[in-house]
Amino acid sequence: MFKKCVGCGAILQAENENKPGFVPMLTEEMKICKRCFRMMHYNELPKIVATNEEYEAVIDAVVKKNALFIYIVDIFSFKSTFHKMMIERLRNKDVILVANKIDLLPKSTNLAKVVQWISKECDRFQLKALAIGVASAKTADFMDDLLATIDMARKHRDVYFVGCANVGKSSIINALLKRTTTRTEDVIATSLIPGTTLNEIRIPYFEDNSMLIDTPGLINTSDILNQILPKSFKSILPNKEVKPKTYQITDGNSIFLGGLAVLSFSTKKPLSVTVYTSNSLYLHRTKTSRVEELFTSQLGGILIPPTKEEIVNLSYESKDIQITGKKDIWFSGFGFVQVSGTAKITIRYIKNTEVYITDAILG
Ligand SMILES: Nc1nc2c(ncn2[C@@H]2O[C@H](COP(=O)(O)OP(=O)(O)OP(=O)(O)O)[C@@H](O)[C@H]2O)c(=O)[nH]1
Ligand SMILES: [Mg+2]
Repeated sequence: MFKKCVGCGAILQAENENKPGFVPMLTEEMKICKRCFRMMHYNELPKIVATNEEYEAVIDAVVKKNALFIYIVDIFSFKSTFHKMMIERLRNKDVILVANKIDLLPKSTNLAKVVQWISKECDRFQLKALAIGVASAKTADFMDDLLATIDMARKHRDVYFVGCANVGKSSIINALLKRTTTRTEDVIATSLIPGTTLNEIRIPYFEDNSMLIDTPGLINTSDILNQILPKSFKSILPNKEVKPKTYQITDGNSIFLGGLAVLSFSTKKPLSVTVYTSNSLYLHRTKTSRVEELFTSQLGGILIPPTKEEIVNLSYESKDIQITGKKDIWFSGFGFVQVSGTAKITIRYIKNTEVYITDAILG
């Protein structure tokens, strides 16, 4: 019987260092591959060792199971992790939808309204969830609620944690294990690089021998993380409560979100614009007439990320959108901008990433 790495689920092997599950020597005691060991003990960022096709094959097999599925999305990247390909796979299954990383939202957020908003998105995309909740693996908030909901819906079946890469599936399982055992350290490897978990990780958890099962995340190819280098991830991915920044915008104003995107506003009346991105992303408000000059002279300079090294492989595209009322403009993987009022907005953003418009998630 092949032995699996407890950190990432890959089958342990001693043949090829560049393939998943590598250990220098295959012995009885070996429980964890070299990649996970270095991730968990030296905080090293993992190497990407599997292809999208390999992840998808595991996910395809997983969704065929007669089980309860906990579909985890990242509240801060809602629109890119509430993903068409995941939704299609989970339609007509027993699903509990959990929006993780709520610690990133401002403390004043009305979470009941957030759940209502998510519920509308589920209706819009015809995903019938048995329950919808929020959670934070980081602060362990709402873990008891999650466990209680799982208990109600499980009906003696295994419980699979599924979703896009990086939403915190493994982190939530680690948090659940800490809740019900004396364990204080993580069991499963987690990291800010998408694609950390490589295969199913089965953990006996329930009295009837049913399991909690972690799975690899679906890699979202239109996510910003596919366009920039891992060393820039920390300035894009927030790791603590986001402090929103509000601007009163008049006609002919623009806002740069680092060098990742720029929004240029045409409006008859002043607009209120609030940016929810990582606190370390540099925001710059300017006149639209200066945008071209700044793009040419400051991209990779004050307007980072992307860094000069990353710009070489990037191109940008633009689109015009019309906004009335209170809307959010979501950028794949790095946050959202709430706009209140009526305006035409020209958005320049990195090619092959996505921009989505929704009703505002936060009041
Ligand atoms: N702020 C915050 N960060 C979180 C939370 N949960 C997970 N993270 C971080 O999100 C990143 C991804 O977490 P993982 O648990 O590895 O995510 P995953 O869904 O298992 O990812 P894959 O295995 O790649 O599919 C890590 O940097 C975690 O520390 C949370 O509740 N709040
Ligand atoms: Mg994982």
